[in-house]
Amino acid sequence: MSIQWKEIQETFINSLLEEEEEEAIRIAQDVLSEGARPEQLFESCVTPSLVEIGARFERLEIFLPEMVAAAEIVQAVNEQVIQPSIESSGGEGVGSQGKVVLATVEGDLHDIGKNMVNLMLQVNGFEVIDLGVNVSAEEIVKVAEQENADIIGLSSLLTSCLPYMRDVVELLQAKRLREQFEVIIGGAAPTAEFAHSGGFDAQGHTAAEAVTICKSILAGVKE
Ligand code: B1M
Repeated sequence: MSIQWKEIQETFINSLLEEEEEEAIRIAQDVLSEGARPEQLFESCVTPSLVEIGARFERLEIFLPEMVAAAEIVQAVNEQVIQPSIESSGGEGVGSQGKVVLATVEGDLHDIGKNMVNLMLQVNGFEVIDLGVNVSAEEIVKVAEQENADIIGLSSLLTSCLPYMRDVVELLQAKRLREQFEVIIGGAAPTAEFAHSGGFDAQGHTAAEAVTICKSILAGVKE
């Protein structure tokens, strides 16, 4: 059975912009009952729908209150449909893989993608210390050191906040701690060029990719 993602996205976007939370939840539940995996629903419907809403915001076709409402409905869909379904799919014992300190960097309040990275890491056996949004480089490095983390994960969706990602690496270097942590970045803002030139260890484009990267980093570390 093939799922018509384009059509589903269209109805999902309408439900977000018309602020019909129950309809958005129903669409998500229907997609799962048609056999889609929850990660697939997130990556093939929720994420592209939000990207389209962002594009309409940029073209001034919609305004901030509509983007806020859409984000709130997506949080409800995540909490009520996607997260429970991912959690019930089981996974490995929490903390068995390693410890990740995760944050959206200073100045940035976007957390939908970062929260999905957190969930996927946990389901895959990582212990995650999620510091939330708008977190300074000082706080991130302090907690990573205190917790003796293996990996620092940074998310940013605002290009204006990219320098704060780089601050984390520079602070680690200044404190002679750079070798102690792997630093991986993600979110819509960093380009491949930024990831390459900024001194980071890896860039993840999706939550699933973040898990793959963290697993391979720790496999390398433990070898
Ligand atoms: Co904002 N916003 N927003 N916003 N917002 C963007 C990012 C924007 C691209 C929209 C646009 O204009 N096209 C634009 C940024 C432009 C730029 O910097 N180039 C923008 C803007 C301008 C703003 C404000 C400045 C608007 C204003 O106030 N005038 C303001 C900034 C507030 C602030 O942060 N200081 C703002 C506010 C908001 C809301 C509060 C309304 C809301 C956020 C609610 C929330 O997060 N709780 C919001 C939203 C919803 C968006 C869009 C529409 C959707 C973001 C999202 O959740 N995407 C966004 C449009 C877009 O992204 N194109 C936009 C879905 C999410 C799953 O994707 O987070 O990228 P993402 O995560 C992905 C991957 O990137 C990856 O995994 C996920 C998928 O599996 N990933 C990682 C993420 N982190 C990772 C970390 C990893 C690895 C992978 O390793 C550690």
